[in-house]
Amino acid sequence: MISKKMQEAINAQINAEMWSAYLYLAMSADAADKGLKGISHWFRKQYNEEMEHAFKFMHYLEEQTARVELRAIAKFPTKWANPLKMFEETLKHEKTVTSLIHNLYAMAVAEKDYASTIFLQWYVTEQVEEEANAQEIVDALKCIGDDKAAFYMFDKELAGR
Ligand code: OFO
Repeated sequence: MISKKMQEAINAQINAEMWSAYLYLAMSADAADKGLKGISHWFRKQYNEEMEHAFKFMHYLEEQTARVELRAIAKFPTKWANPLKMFEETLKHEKTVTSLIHNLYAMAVAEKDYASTIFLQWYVTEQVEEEANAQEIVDALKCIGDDKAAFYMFDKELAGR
């Protein structure tokens, strides 16, 4: 059994995960439109991951016999000037999500909700990986700069995700 406050906070997080998913799906579509097959594929995979994050929270609420409430997704851009801008926004977005997860964790600790504390540890670890992945790509793209051949190879590499 979890508190009403925790139920509400997890429902908000389900919405945030789906918001992330939709944002990455928009990036995937924009990349496909620009002929960037590897980047489009990378973001499609990221979309799937975010939906898994949402489903995991939904399953947790269901197990705790708490109610899942789906809400409208917040607006976000659908076009980016270049791949670097996309991944910079991804990194910024993941930092925001990390702070949301940390807030949830702090709430679980304050409520002495041990089950939620343990459950949320997976997300705390996952966010470290999410930020590291985005940071790695931002660094790579900055390094590539205007080198078209290097960018071509990099896009191919992302296709292998
Ligand atoms: Fe769900 O980790 Fe990204 O947002």
